[in-house]
Amino acid sequence: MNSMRNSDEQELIHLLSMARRVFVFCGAGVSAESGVPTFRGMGGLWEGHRVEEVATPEAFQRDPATVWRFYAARQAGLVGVQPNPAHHALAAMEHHYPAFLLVSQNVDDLHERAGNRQLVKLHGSLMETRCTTHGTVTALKAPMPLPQLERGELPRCPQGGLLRPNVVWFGEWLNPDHLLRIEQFLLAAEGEPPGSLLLLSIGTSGQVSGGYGFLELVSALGGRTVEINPEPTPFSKAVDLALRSPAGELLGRVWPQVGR
Ligand code: BV8
Repeated sequence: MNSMRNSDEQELIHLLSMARRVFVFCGAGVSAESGVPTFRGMGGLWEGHRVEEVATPEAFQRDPATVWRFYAARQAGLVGVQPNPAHHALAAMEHHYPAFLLVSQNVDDLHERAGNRQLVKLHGSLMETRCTTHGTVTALKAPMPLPQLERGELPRCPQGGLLRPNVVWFGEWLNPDHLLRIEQFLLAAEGEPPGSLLLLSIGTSGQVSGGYGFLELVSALGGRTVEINPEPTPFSKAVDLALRSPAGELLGRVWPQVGR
């Protein structure tokens, strides 16, 4: 096992050393070692509700207080949580590579706190609200207070507009500006030397929207593809290299051998 692990890690180091344009696609697994439960880790449930049923515009329309309690509980879960070695390695990569883009499905703020700026938050941010009347986005300094929500008092803007979490719900479209930025970043790889473009798929099960087709696009552009996930996923057979390791433990050990 050790020898197999080392040869895979040597291959990862080689790919990371050859790359010039690195595209990282993250899921909830990147925050797992920080103690933030993944949806699969929660068994896809919250207070007995299926997450896919709570994180939807219909649920918010029907019962905004329950949906707000779901988000307030997750906001509270972020208090005291710290970025882990995977977040720190991704922040270091941003400074190391001539071209780097981190696309995360995570709604926590751990990538920002680790220092990433070339960052697309595909599914929005847990610690932001958006006014359903005026569209104003506001950063939250603390979790939404649960007692207020328990009393059925809903958060509103100064003009009385109902506030929602600034996240993308199941059944909602992504921000087209995000997709445009991703496409421009990847298409810029055309004409660059082979081996420049590298996709790292880290901590995502690929269940949501089938992974948005990013892996297929990178492969079509001749890029190399790597998956870091302790479990197999629908991507595992398609990538060039699948590493069955927790992201923080692996990147914390491997990145310093590349990034010097
Ligand atoms: C859209 C914000 C169209 C809210 C979230 C195509 C195929 C299938 C379905 C669809 C499809 N197209 C559209 C759909 C419908 C729908 C959908 O996906 N439904 C699901 C139920 C199948 N999709 C949508 O509605 C999306 N909209 O696609 O619009 C479109 C397409 C293209 C271009 C424009 C428009 C919008 C979906 C957004 C949902 N909102 N978050 C909130 O968080 O409350 S998604 C939410 O779930 C999180 O963001 C999270 O990323 C995601 C998945 O949760 P998890 O399972 O926890 O995380 P993940 O899947 O990443 O799995 C965890 C992984 O980590 C596991 O593999 C585990 O092994 C691994 N792991 C664990 N520990 C570690 C680890 N890995 C590394 N290290 C570790 N230590």
